[in-house]
Amino acid sequence: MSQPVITDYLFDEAAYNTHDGGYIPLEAPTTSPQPLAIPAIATPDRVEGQDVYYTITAQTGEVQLLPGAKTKTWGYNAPLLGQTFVYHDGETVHLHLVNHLPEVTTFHWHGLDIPGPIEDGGCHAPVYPGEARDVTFTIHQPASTDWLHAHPCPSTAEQVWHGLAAMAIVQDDHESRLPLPRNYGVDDIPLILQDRRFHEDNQWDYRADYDPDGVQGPTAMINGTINPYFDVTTQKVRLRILNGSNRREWRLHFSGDLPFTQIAGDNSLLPEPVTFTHLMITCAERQEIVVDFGQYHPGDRVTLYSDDVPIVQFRIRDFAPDHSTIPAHLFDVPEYHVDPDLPVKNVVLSGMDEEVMIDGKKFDMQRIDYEMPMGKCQIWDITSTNDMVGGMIHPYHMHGTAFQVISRNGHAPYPNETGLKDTVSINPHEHVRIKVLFNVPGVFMYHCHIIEHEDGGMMAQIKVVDPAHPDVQYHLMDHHTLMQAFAKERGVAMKDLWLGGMESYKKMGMHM
Ligand SMILES: [Cu+2]
Repeated sequence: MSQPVITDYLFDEAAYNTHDGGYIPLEAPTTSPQPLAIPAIATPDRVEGQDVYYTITAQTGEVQLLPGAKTKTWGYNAPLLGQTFVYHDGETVHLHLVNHLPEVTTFHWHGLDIPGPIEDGGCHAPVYPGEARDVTFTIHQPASTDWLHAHPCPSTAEQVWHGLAAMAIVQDDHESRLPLPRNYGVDDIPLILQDRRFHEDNQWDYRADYDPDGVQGPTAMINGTINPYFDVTTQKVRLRILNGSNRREWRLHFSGDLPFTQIAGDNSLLPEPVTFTHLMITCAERQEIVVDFGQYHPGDRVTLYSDDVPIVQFRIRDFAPDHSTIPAHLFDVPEYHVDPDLPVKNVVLSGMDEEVMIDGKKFDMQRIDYEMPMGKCQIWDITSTNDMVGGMIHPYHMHGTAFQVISRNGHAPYPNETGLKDTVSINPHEHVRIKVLFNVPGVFMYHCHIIEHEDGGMMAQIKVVDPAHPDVQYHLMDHHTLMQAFAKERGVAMKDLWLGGMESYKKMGMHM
């Protein structure tokens, strides 16, 4: 049974970021090709049965990204981005989180279904410079590609721009039995898509590049490599694509319109693989694809593009023929039964630039916007009041849960949204319905993942209540305390402190 090949990007073309006033197109690289950096897999400090212990240090560094001066960067156990963390379903992870940066940060696990707000690592779990925090959580979720990034409000965007973003891979027994490429660094490759602007002496200058609708740069940076190539030594290569950009949408296709097969979305395999020639990935989403290079010969080159700009070159080497086929069925999506006592919950994304809000409000770290019982499923209806003219696509993300997309404006979701997701992009004037079910308790954020939008207040928070422990109280931080820490660490008075997100509150006359 041959599957149809999808040849368009699915989203509303009129709302692509290319239509933004502030859109910065990618430029083809002019520096010499470099081998694609493959982040090392983090090794645990120790393993005791199902308990694994890691130390993760947020640190500063310097990397030779371009000829000339090294670029000052930040990363996790690495100068830029980070090591890749591989967790297994059922394992209990003990983390010693260390901050060697000059300013406060947090360690957020995007895509892990773990309690909040401390384990989740959002803005309520600060780690101050020179200090550390220990967290423990158990992995109970299907195999997926997730990530670790900083989340100190309202400076998440600037810290991710500095480099605080790393991949996390969850493995489970089901996925490991499937005939899929799984040899990390050989045929199972992370692909973290980001863009930067290089200023004088090859440095990044977040403030100079600031745009309240999301910071972009003209230079593609893939796994922290400028103009990368990858040597293909197996017929099939699995790419774990993560959009780690602050704002950029990537519209991906290969030279010759080579078809490829998507096998997984954010939080799980897809129930059935989907074949594409063109695939768009919006901020914070993950897409795992398998590319079959069987028609090429040693010496051939295959290029991955975003729009018309080459971003990775695949150099074909010798490889053995691979006759394996991707199974027609990959994953049984768990059945979520909507609780009849829970009405549809509406979420309205509104505004552009500094005016962005959720449900007519900007984010307040001390305010609980919604409460929901753990273990019960509710339909959420997410909409955007942006219109097609000058509006944009907002990638809507929820911490602490994996949801199921059930409809777009009453129609079936896109064919690659049929697995579990934590980020779904909303076209202008669209209603996207999702089934939300939390398996862990706590306070969690939900927000637009254009990171400048979340810093600018397009974010809210939910308290998920465990019926067995309904009276748990959570200590919630506040913007003012974090901003005071930033001011002290930067050696400036509060009145002189600049953090991107502050501008959005100020311009709207709102207190933080
Ligand atoms: Cu947004």
